[in-house]
Amino acid sequence: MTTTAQSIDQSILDTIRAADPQVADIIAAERDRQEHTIELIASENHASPSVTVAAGTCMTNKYAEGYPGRRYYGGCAHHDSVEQLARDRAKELFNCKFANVQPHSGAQANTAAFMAMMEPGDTFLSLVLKDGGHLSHGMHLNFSGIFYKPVHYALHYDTDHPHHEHIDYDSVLEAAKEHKPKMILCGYSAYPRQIDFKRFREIADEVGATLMADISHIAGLVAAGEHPSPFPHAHIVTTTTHKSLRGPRGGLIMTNDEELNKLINRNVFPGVQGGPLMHIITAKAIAFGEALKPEFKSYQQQVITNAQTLADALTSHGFRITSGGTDNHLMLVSLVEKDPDLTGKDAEKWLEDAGLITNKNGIPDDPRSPMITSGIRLGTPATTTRGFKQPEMKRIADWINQIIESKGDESTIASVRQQVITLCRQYPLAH
Ligand code: DSN
Repeated sequence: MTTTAQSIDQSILDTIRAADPQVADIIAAERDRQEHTIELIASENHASPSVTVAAGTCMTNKYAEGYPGRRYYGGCAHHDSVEQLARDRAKELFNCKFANVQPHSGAQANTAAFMAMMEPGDTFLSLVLKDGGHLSHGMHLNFSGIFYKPVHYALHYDTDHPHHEHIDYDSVLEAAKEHKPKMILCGYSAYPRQIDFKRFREIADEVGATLMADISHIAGLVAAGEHPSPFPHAHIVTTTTHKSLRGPRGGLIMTNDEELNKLINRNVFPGVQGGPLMHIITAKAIAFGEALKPEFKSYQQQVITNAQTLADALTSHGFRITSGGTDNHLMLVSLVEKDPDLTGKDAEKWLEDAGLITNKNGIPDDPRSPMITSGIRLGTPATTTRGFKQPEMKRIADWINQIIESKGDESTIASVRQQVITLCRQYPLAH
């Protein structure tokens, strides 16, 4: 931690402590947790000090319903400026014509996008949740499964090559021809391979569907040119801003189509939201500015190198990485080959006790429930932000292996915990 960042963070905590010591203690404990554990959850990151501080500024105090130049409240001049800046930077970053930076989250971005693209009751085609899709891509208890009619494609599982679960574009086309969806959805929460957006668009065109890409996980890689862009193929692109993109927690919708942009704007506000979170939009503007800098590209290249190094090292320890490896920032680790009785739930707990933060995750064709699972999901955006490179990834793989092979032995966990703390102190967070 730099002295300046440390003093900013300390001064914020001091301000809170003077007013509310109870909450200050909770924040301090969370800061300590983040500082002394290794964050391997693929959808998390450590936003920069300027992003996190901006989210706590006076920009939170304003109602700014509407859009720049067309607000329902007075006093919005500076909010117009910052929202326009965030829009312009998002457009430059993703090389598209229109951006709506108001969605409070990825799920709300998807809600507004669905409303812009379909009528209630319409059919859409997406990856089945258990193979790496997302709740808002048609889960039966989610708005997307309640108000629309989801049909799914699954990952192709080749029994001759069981390590190579992947999207089979021919079977996506087959499903599209069978169900004639209004919209096809690609972009996933737990898929480690590149997505062929061009092929998806060809399939959509062949059946007269529109194409939506939810790039929440890979947005940072796309912005840096380290994953193919969904533009110009997708009609509508949604993303969160806090995963590999490393901004504040929030959502974003983009398109190149002027008419669709009008529908998106109307469906974000007043369709699903009221007043935008202007402090978060301010932080988004800063994060997009950071992502436009050349160092963001080298950061994303290192994210991928780190993920591939971690996947290779775990493979050499006898773990199976689903689909045989990774092209992006994440991997799914099957535990079955190491120990058929071991669940993702137990592995997540043992690793957390050692300071390695992961999440249990179903693997393709997993017979266990989502609360138990047979795998864990790992990602490298946060560790790369911290400054870890290949040697640290190999150490993390060694620690994971030791803990799993010891079947959660307490002294092994305690020993790894100490080593994790030592490593974390060598790479302090810039918060
Ligand atoms: N919950 C997110 C993830 O962890 O992938 C997706 O929204």
